[in-house]
Amino acid sequence: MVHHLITDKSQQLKAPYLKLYSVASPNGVKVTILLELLGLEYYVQKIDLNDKAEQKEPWFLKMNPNGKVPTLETVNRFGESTYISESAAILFYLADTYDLKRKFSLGGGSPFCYEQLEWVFFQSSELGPTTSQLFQLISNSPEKVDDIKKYHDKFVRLLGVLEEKLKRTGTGFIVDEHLTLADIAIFPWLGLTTLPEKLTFTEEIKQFPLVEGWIKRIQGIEEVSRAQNIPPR
Ligand SMILES: N[C@@H](CCC(=O)N[C@@H](CS)C(=O)NCC(=O)O)C(=O)O
Repeated sequence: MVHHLITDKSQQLKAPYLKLYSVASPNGVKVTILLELLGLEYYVQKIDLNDKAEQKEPWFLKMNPNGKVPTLETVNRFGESTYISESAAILFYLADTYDLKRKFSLGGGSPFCYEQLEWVFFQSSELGPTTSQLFQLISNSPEKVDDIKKYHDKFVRLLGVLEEKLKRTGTGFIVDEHLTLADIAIFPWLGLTTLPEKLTFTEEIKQFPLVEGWIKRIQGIEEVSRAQNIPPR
């Protein structure tokens, strides 16, 4: 709920605290959606991925050897830090630590716990990489029409898979009867209103009415719309 944007990187913060190193990309927004829904207080440091490539600097690689955002730093009351990266892993960490009433996630006690895991993996290993390739090609190599078609076809197929899953669940959510980590992980790849027009695929999504309705439902959540601009673009 309360996030503090770090502008002075040498600022001393009072432990304990949470600090997110991120940008407002789909992988980053997955995490800010959950932080906002949980109403947690946290710091955010925007990472310059382009000009400075801060994610590849030694201080960043110490936190995440893979050199990618988002990374979450948890500082305990003794000032000791632990780091976690991979947006999906951060979601599970936050849910297991702070969503104890399981309002936005499913725990081991739920019969749908592994279904939630399945659909978070669907995002991490299928929808995310496919959509990310498609975004990169359209933005940076518009002349590669064959590659764009290949990834576009894959993307549309995955929309069909999601449509079928929403039909089978029948509740308006991907798993179970309420928002879970599956919805939070998948939504930013399809429903960010901050993306440039050419990356929104509105016409494709219209072919899948359950997906379209699900996107609109999640876009209507106040915390979700706030999360899309943390840190500001
Ligand atoms: N599998 C990772 C992917 C993270 C990722 O690709 N992050 C992008 C921004 S969305 C990044 O840091 N790109 C800069 C780079 O690869 O150097 C996750 O889910 O967190």
